Amino acid sequence: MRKAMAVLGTLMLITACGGGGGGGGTDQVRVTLVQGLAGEEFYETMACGARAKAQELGVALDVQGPQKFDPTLQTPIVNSVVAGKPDALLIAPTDVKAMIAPLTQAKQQDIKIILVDTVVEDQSIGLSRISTDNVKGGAAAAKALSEQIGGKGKVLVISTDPGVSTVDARIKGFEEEIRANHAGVGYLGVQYSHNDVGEASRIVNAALAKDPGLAGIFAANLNSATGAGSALQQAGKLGEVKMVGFDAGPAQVKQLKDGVVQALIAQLPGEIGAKGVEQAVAAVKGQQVTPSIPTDATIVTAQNVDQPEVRRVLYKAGC
Ligand code: T6T
Repeated sequence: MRKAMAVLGTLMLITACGGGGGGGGTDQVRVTLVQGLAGEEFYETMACGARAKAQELGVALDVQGPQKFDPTLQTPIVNSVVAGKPDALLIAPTDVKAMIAPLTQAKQQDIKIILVDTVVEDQSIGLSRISTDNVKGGAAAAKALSEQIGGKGKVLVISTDPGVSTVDARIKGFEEEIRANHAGVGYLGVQYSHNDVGEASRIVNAALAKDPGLAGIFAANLNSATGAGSALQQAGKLGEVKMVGFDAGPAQVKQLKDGVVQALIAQLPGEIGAKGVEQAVAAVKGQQVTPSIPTDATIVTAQNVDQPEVRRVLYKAGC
C-alpha cells in the first residue's frame, strides 16, 4: 500500500458531452456511467475522472445515479439507460445479487458492461472489473487500527449493508488480518449502518454505552465513517477511542485534522472512472479489454494529509 499516489479529473450529475465530432456523430461512442450514489464524493470524483477521459477520447458520456445506495432505486435507472441503447454502460452495482437481472437485460441488448468499484456475483457480467483491492485495504485498516490501540483492546466494525461487494471484501481483509496477526485485539464483529450517517452514529453511541472499554472502530466506507466520527466527537472520546475510516471525503478529512479519526484509506475513484471509459471504448471497438484492474489506495494521516501528492487523492464534491 503506497504512502502516496496522484490521479483525478472533473464531473456533472446528468449531462452529455462529446469530443471531436461536436453533437454526437453516428460513430461517436456513447457511454453511460451509473453511480452507486449520486452526489456522494467518491462517485462524484469517479465521474470527474470518467469525464476527463471521455473528453480526451471524444466519447459522449452521460452520468446518472440513484439518490440512495439502493438496488430498488438503481434498477429503474439501468432499465431506462438500456432503453436508450448506449454503446457501453459503466456501473457500480449496489447489490451483488439484486443487480444481476437488470444487467443481464443490458448484456442481452449487446451493451458493453464495465463494472466500476462494486461487482455482481454473476462472473459473466462485466467485460472489465475495475476496483480498489478491498481485501488488501481492509487488512491495511486492521494493521493501522491495531497500531493505534497498541495491539490490545476491543474493536468494532461498521459497514453499510451485506451484499455490497466492496465493503464485504474490506471486512474480510480486516477480520483475517486481526485473527492472523493481532492476538491482543478483541473483535466485537460488524454492525450495519445502511449507508446512513445517523445510523452509524446511533451504532457507536450504543456500543459506547454497552462497552465503555471499546478501544477502536473501523468504519468501512465514507458515510459509516462520517457518522461514527461525529458520535465519538459528541461523546468526547477524541483520541480515546481510535478510528480508521475507508474513503477520504471532505467531512472525513476535517475529522482527521480534528483528531476524531487517526487514519483514512483513500481510494482512487478518479482513476477507476478514467480506466472505465478506456475499457468501454476498447470493448465497443472490439479491441483488447482487461478483465480485472485493481487500483491502489493511500493511507492518509494527519502527518501526510497536506503533502501535495496526498492532497491530490482526496475526494471532491465537484470538479
Ligand atoms: O467506499 C465507497 C465505495 O467504494 C463503496 O463501494 C460504497 O461506498 C463508497 O461509495 C463510500 O460511501
